[in-house]
Amino acid sequence: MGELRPAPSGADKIILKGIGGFYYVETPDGVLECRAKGIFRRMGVTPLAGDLVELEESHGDHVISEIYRRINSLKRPPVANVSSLFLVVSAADPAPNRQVVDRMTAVAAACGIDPVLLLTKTDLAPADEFARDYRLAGYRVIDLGAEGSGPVLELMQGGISVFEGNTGVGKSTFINSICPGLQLKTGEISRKLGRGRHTTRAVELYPFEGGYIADTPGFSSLEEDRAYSFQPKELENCFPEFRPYLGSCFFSGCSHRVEKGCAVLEALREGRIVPSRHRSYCEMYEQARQSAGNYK
Ligand SMILES: Nc1nc2c(ncn2[C@@H]2O[C@H](COP(=O)(O)OP(=O)(O)OP(=O)(O)O)[C@@H](O)[C@H]2O)c(=O)[nH]1
Ligand SMILES: [Mg+2]
Ligand SMILES: [Zn+2]
Repeated sequence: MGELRPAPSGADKIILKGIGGFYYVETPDGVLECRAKGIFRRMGVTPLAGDLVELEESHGDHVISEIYRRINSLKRPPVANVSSLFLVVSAADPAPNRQVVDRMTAVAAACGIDPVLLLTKTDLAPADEFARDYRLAGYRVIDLGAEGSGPVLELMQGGISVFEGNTGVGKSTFINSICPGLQLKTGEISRKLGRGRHTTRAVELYPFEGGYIADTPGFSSLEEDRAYSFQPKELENCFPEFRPYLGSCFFSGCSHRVEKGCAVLEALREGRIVPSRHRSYCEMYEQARQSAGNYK
């Protein structure tokens, strides 16, 4: 990927949404529909919602002529310059899938983002065990039912706040509750199929209290699997609860799965690491090893 220049402090044009090769850019003169210059494709850069850009006029049309360097970016949902990432998990309908959650938290870590877990639908089922386990792993977990939106609003504080999670967990419902003017579409999940209808169609940023909120379309676990390919060795850094033990294993190249003298496995035995988290790590490690063609 080509080098992008860092954004100057006065950068004031931001992509709110991209759809079918058109980008909707918020500028001091309003939102403009733009295409992107061909150079970005040749550089391997896809413009993303959240990108700070410059525009040029060409034959009366607006085109994106520059994309500034990103602070971070996610592939799925496709969004750049994320300042708060909220992973939305519902206590029921759909029930939490820990493997999916563990993948989302690990992908966030690999992208340099500390995610916050938001629990919805705790009126339908308790999620105390889930909340306890993820707090033990070091994440901030907010139970929206019990705590309300206050703690989320406090964390948002301007910048780009992204809401991510399976389809039907209640992302759009929550965003509507803090920003009723938006009237985002929400939908019942299909009980027959047990999966949602993807009520939200594209990532879109909405101006909110000096920053932006990104509603994102939910995903199925299969799609999420393709969002990011891990290197086996980077995974240990994507599980924050492993960090205190890294460097203390007997073998320097320890994979923390079966080795003797592994400090992570010892923490697991002593209950300081949640078994399902360690299982997810092992599964992701095995997957990463196979796709890297590295059968060590
Ligand atoms: N009981 C209960 N239902 C909720 C809650 N939050 C959302 N729902 C319902 O869950 C369904 C799905 O909500 P949405 O907000 O559309 O979910 P979404 O995450 O935006 O889904 P996609 O846009 O498909 O990714 C709707 O019928 C909501 O009314 C909650 O806290 N409790
Ligand atoms: Mg939605
Ligand atoms: Zn180890």
